[in-house]
Amino acid sequence: MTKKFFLVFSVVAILAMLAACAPTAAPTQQQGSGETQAQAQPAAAGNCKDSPTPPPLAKKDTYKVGFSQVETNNPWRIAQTESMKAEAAKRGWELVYTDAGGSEAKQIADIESMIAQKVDLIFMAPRSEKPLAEAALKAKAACIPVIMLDRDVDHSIAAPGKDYVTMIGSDFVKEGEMAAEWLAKATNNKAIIIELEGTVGSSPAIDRKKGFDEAIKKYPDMKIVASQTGDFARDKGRQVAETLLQAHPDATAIYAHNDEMAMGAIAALEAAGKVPGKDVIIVSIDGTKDAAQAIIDGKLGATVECNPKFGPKAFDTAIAYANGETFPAKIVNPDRFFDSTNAAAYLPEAY
Ligand code: GYE
Repeated sequence: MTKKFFLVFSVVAILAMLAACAPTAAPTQQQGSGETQAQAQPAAAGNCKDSPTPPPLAKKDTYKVGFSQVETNNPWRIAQTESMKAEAAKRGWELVYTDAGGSEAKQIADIESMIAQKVDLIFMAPRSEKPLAEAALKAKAACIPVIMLDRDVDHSIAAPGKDYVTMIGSDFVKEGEMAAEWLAKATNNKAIIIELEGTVGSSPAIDRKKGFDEAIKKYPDMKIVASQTGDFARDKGRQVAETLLQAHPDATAIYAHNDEMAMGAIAALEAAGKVPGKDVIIVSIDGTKDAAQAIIDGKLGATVECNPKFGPKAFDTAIAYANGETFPAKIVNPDRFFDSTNAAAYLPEAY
């Protein structure tokens, strides 16, 4: 009897407990279905952060857009900024322009300020691949679409087509290959090379090295004996070239990741009593006016073009995005090549 009573009591007690739990169980289920709905249309609900696509851009007659420039210490950057400003003026768009002065921390702050100013879209020329990928995620979380210009970010942190719209820029690997192939011809496949690398962790520095390294593998007598960053700057390029030339007086070639560092290398060679273009052959990338002149003067061997005039394409891409177009991960700018055969013809249009 006691056992039976205990059993009945236990069943009643369990049922009572279940009943008490029921009200909490119900809202949990509702919450669950709410989450599913939010995932289906995250951007519309204002949850851009977790969206599988970049934030949308509304169709408007005019926009307020940001352009986050990395630095303005070289002609390439100045030409790019001019092109962006001219295009904004032509279309009557408001341009919030910032210059990070070569500082990652400043560039991140610049982007945060653009977010606070509620720009419609950000054009970003990211200094390096990792820290600026985080800044792109912040813009996404604030529902502001980003288009990368001339440099990319690390895709494992922020991905094109998901976290930002696309990247517009040159094929840096190909630029490195073209520089290597020209140098192979000019030196009869035999060279002791000093490499002046671009900004550490930036996509053009990474890929220009990769393309060049791959291409010279075919030539066993072409060897890089020293490789160091000159931060894409003329003065730094000169200092680094001076040091590396002292350590490797037998160097016969210099590969510079941009023309400004090549100009620095020319100065370093002349200061060391060597004849650039004869004692040491130089090849670089960009196509600046100084580089074209140096080719004409016989001091620089060749330069692979990297076009800085982004304005028209950048703004066209923003409009196409507002119109619902989708893009590849990268929109590739076509580049030309300048050496002694065409530098003079190119000079009048060089920047
Ligand atoms: O070659 C260099 C500039 O990111 C492609 O950066 C760009 C490079 C360009 O400062 O001169």
